[in-house]
Amino acid sequence: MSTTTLAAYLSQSTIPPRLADLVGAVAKGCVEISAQVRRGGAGQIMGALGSENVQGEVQQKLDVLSNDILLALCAEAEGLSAMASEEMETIHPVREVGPQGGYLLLFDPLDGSSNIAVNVSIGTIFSILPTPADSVGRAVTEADFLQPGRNQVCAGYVVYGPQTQLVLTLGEGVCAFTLDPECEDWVLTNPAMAIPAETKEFAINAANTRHWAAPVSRYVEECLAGVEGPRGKDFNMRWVASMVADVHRVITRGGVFMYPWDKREPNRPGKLRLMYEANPMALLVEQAGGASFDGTGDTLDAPVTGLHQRASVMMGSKAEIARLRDYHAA
Ligand code: P6P
Repeated sequence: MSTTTLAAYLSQSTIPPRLADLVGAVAKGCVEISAQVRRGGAGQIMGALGSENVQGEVQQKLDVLSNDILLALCAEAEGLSAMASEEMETIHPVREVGPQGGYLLLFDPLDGSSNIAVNVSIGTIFSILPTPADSVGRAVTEADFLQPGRNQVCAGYVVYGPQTQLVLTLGEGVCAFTLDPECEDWVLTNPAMAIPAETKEFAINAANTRHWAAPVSRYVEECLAGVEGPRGKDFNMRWVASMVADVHRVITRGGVFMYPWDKREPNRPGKLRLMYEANPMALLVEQAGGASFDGTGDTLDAPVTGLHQRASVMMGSKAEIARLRDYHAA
């Protein structure tokens, strides 16, 4: 059976060559990150740095290493104007925006890094936006990044699990590549990922049950009531505490992933970040036939006011998200 590599897939796509180059650079960076993740303790790169990132979270050595790998490799992509990362407070300008425009790359270089020490799947999440039309001929500012998720021209993640897989959308469906460690190349393994509309699986951190809003509590209680309850079927619960792993399962076999607003910090929309976690994942889920809701509307339509703003996240199988929407509107 002939294999399609990522490079071949990108060259056969209709996206601009400079965007294809940028996607290739991100993927190349993730090959290096995968190698570092797999070395683990053997590579002297485990453990915390003793510093905190802009989110106030303890930085793991691999967080910073992954961030540096992407900064270095992606800066070589000629269409890239600037980058932003969970690990950096401010944007990272790369070059002035040329006459044909450019791209903005946002990423969480190593999501779920608290799982590194216990050898549980982690991942890299990335989002690519176009530079605004009025940015030609000037350096990019942080305000240029503050675009709704629906403006993304590309989104993807790499999950460092039993296999290293890249899941990608260029705006026309979702495909998956598996890293072949023997040749260190990405091989197309699923050309059209599709989320089943119905599901029997949901993912949420149940330790927060007492803090949830009523619509979320109702949804989860009905799932737990199983076949004797209003849903008339039994459900399964999963929680990896690594968004990439949980969302990858949802895109692969259906389900709902939820990290909704809760009462612990009433003024905070949620734990996850909109620009480089919720938005790229929401585009992937929508492109795979699912839906993503933030408690008010579509995640991808959420107004953007800050580079590191947080969001309430409920995404996955379309019928389940429709139900959650109804419960929030009731
Ligand atoms: P909790 C990882 O820290 C992360 O940002 C996501 O990857 C994950 O879904 C979530 O936080 C887990 O949060 O509160 O369950 O530890």
